[in-house]
Amino acid sequence: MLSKKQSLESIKAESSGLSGPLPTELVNEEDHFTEAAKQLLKFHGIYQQHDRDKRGVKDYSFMVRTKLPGGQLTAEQYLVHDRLASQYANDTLRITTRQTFQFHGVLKGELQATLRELNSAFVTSLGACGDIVRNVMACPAPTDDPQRTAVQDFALHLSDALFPRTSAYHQIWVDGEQMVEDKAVEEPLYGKSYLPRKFKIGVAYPGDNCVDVYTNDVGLVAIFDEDDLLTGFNVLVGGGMGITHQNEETITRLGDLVGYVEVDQAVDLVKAIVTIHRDFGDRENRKHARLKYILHDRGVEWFINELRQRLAFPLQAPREMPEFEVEDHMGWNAQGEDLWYLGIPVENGRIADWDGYRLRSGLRKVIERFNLGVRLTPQQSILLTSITTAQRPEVEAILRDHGVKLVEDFSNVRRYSLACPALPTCGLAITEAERVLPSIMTEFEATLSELGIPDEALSVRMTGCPNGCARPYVAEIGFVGRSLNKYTLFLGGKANGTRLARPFLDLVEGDQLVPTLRPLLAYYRDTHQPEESFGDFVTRLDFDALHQYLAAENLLVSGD
Ligand code: SRM
Ligand code: SF4
Repeated sequence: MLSKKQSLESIKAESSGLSGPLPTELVNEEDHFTEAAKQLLKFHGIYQQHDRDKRGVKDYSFMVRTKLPGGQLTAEQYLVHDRLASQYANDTLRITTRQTFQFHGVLKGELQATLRELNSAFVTSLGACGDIVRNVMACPAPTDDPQRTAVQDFALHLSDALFPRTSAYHQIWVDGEQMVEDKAVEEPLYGKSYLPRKFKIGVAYPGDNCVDVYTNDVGLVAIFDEDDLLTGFNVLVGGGMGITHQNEETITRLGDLVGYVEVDQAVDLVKAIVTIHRDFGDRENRKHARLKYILHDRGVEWFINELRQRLAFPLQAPREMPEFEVEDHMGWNAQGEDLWYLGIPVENGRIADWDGYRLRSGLRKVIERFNLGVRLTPQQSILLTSITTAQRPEVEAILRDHGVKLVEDFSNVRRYSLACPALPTCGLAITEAERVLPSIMTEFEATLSELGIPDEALSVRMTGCPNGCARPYVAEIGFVGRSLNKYTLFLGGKANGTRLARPFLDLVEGDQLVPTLRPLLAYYRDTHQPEESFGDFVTRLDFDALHQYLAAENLLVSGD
């Protein structure tokens, strides 16, 4: 733990642009870093972890997260990730819920080579973690429509504009220098101490909330005029998921719609919001340091006034926008004339080879053979882009030869499910998530079939702790790790990401999650209104009424 004197704020401030003890500790004999260095490593996209399956020993290794704005990669960049996964990591690649890749199991002595090789393919991990603007999300669907492409290009441009200026990353990992010079540490946006906490941005198309735009610190929703020209963005502020069990001061929150800005004002707008977080965020209490608490504590009106004072242009009234749906972009989709993209579901984002299901090898082969572009989705899945009509059958045949499951092989409930990595890598995990969700999905599929509703498209998300990395609080059904093999069951999020779920039952045993839901699903099947989703149904009926129904029928399986 850090002593008071060594608070994270002072480590950041004294780090000479995020360098601190890193250059010297990187080359010492230890297999891990000290606490101060460990904190700075996060800004470089690196987490010190240990294998939590191994009790009694700390078997150190590192998670490395690359920064991929909008989830976009070239074939070459994908293939470098794929190669490094075998060379230095645990033979898997993990697509994250923010459209990036993670490597797990990298040893300290191989960090530099990993980052250097990524850098040679123009991929960075700087700012993938830490108190800084994280990977900028954007709808990944490729298109030949220049207006739509303009939105994705804007997200990349925004990401560049918010990129940290420090040269420490390059000096430490790429040049391999042991002393980091002080001269280039001017950070006009972030300042010496960077932000009080992480800062997340998502850019959405109107009507398609695939980026879960309301859960971001800043969400931008593109607005088009009647000629389909991108004119600007509606601005959402103050979303965030992470809470702490039994700490009512911590909250989940959806962003508030605060206004509209023109396209050429949007970068300055986001910078101004970042500076409000920088200047007013809580630097004493990290559990209260996200932007959402500024809005919660001071109010939206206060925030808008403060923002207006920092803008050289007016914050206009929000424009009308269509109701959101969520498009996961799976299957074959037109990308333009004679071009297609193929969305392949990746269960919980884990790209690996298993017996008879060689996803990693199959992807490598088609990407290499046809030089395909790659996009990662916020649902932890992958899009292979720019496939010609003539190439389609061969692409599909190669994937099939490797046993790769395409979207038609997935039930809806599995297709829309998400889980965070949790055990054994995540140091904060209380329970399992990624490793158990596939078998929970099998149980779910059997239950839905028995109930005669096998195609029900439910959104189920599971996390190993309440930090909310798979955004369970906007799912219709959320399983949130609570204590050893026990979960809090959240219900009632809206499938389009515009309503929060609420806790329904606490301390449900892992093997009782589906049995607990079964009577509710049967009740839903029998009594829901036309077109009513499960999330809307449980919200309309109110939780007390549902608890009474389950108790009266003696169907309350678990929890308290
Ligand atoms: Fe997360 C911390 C994994 C998206 C909220 N998250 C972590 C760490 C780094 C654990 C740690 O601090 O020691 C996890 C690494 C586990 C591992 O072994 O790989 C981790 N978070 C992930 C990923 C990989 C989950 C996934 O299933 O893909 C996602 C990486 C995204 C990326 O590419 O940048 C990931 N994390 C999220 C999201 C969802 C989002 O951003 O859309 C959230 C909720 C939104 C939000 O930020 O409010 C999220 N992660 C957290 C929090 C709680 C933050 C808070 O404000 O309370 C933590 C803990 C912390 O920061 O102290 C955390
Ligand atoms: Fe770890 Fe918790 Fe995030 Fe899961 S939700 S990855 S357990 S921090």
